[in-house]
Amino acid sequence: MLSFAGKDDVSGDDRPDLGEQSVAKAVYVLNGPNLNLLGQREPAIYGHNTLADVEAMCRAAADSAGLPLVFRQTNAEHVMIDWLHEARTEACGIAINPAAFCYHSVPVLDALKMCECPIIEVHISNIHRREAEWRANTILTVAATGMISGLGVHGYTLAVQHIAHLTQRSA
Ligand code: DHK
Repeated sequence: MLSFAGKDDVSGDDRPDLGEQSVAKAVYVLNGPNLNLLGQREPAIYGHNTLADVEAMCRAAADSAGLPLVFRQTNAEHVMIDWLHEARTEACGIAINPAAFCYHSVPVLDALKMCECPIIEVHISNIHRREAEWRANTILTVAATGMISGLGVHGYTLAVQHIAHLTQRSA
């Protein structure tokens, strides 16, 4: 929570007097490459829900915790990095499905390491139970608080709920 001082403030702060206003930081749910095609993309692995369905699930979980939600998807690594830089100051927690960025992106890893809020890495499929061993070798988990893999799109809801749990505990 960011809170600004009320009218009795004697700190010399010359920002406008906003009374007891406070602004809740948002849960950031960030999605990497190819997830825009969720629902059409290999449904036997990723299921039939679209990314819009996933956003609705995340929004319901954030709403019931009283937290704002930022939900985005990109196929571009530099865009993901810019969003993580933004999240450093704006997010109370990050749920990230990095998709294939998790196998090679040192810049995404370094950006995650700069975020001090809780980070949940989400994978829809069980990456330890896929067609090839390399699928399990995410390089990003070392920067994450925890990881959810193989619970389908429900993993996103659980990630948002867990971030809400940690946020309410530290408030
Ligand atoms: C999504 C991807 O796009 C893949 O590159 C990963 C992950 C698995 C998922 O399960 O959500 O291997």
